[in-house]
Amino acid sequence: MRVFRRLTAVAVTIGVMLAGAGFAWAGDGRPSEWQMNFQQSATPVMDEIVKFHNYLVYTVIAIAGFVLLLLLIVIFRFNARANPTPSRTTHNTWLEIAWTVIPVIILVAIAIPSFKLLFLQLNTPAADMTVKATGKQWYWSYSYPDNGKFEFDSILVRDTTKLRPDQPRLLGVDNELVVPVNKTVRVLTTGAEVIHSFAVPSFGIKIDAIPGRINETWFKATREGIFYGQCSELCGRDHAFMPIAVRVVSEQAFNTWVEDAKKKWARDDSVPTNFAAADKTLR
Ligand SMILES: [Cu+2]
Repeated sequence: MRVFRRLTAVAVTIGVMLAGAGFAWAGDGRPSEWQMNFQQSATPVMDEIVKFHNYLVYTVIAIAGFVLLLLLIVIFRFNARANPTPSRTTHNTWLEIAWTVIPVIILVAIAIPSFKLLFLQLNTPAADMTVKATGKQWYWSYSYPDNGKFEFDSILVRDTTKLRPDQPRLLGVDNELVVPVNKTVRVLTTGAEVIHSFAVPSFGIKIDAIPGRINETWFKATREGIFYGQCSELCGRDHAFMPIAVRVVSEQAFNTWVEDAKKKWARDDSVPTNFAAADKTLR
């Protein structure tokens, strides 16, 4: 009993310490101190990921609990003192069928929702707009092929004195990726020189950005706010310093932003880039 009392005291102490340290169950759009769970979901895909994760946790707890129960029965009921003359039974057909079939059923019960989730992630629905994210060493460049000819770089704010009050250190960037709320956004990713990975935990997306290839994913942010992610492929020296910041705004605010962006980051595309022609003139 003394052991139990001590364990309870330890648990209470840890609880109090966590509460004092600003314990948060889940951060909103960014990591938080002592975070114990996913960041809060902001898209239907992430909602499903969270549900599937919880379902798996309950399944795992049930299995672990059952195995623990069996172990305890063996320890207490079948030790040498409690059971001096052990049974010599070696086979039991029904038991063997059960311990083959039940795990199969459990695996199927996990596989079906797992495949449903994969299809939800990989089948991009009809998109309202497209953004292209190019991973570079070591920052991201964004362009909006549906909204005009502009492209801009999104670079980490290294000087912590220049951070806005709402910007976390090592995640705040100078120019955020701005998207409208409740719109299906198709994300195209590519890499400029090495493989990067575009990942935003609250959106449930993580997709490699590979040189010479275009990868595709999608999200539909259901609330406004700023959601942070990081490059998730080891890409070189400053891999840890190329965060992704997505600002989700109302459609009206987005349209205003696009008008400004077109002026600010205008790109002259009147002459199409023709590498073959350029190559010839060089020779
Ligand atoms: Cu990278």
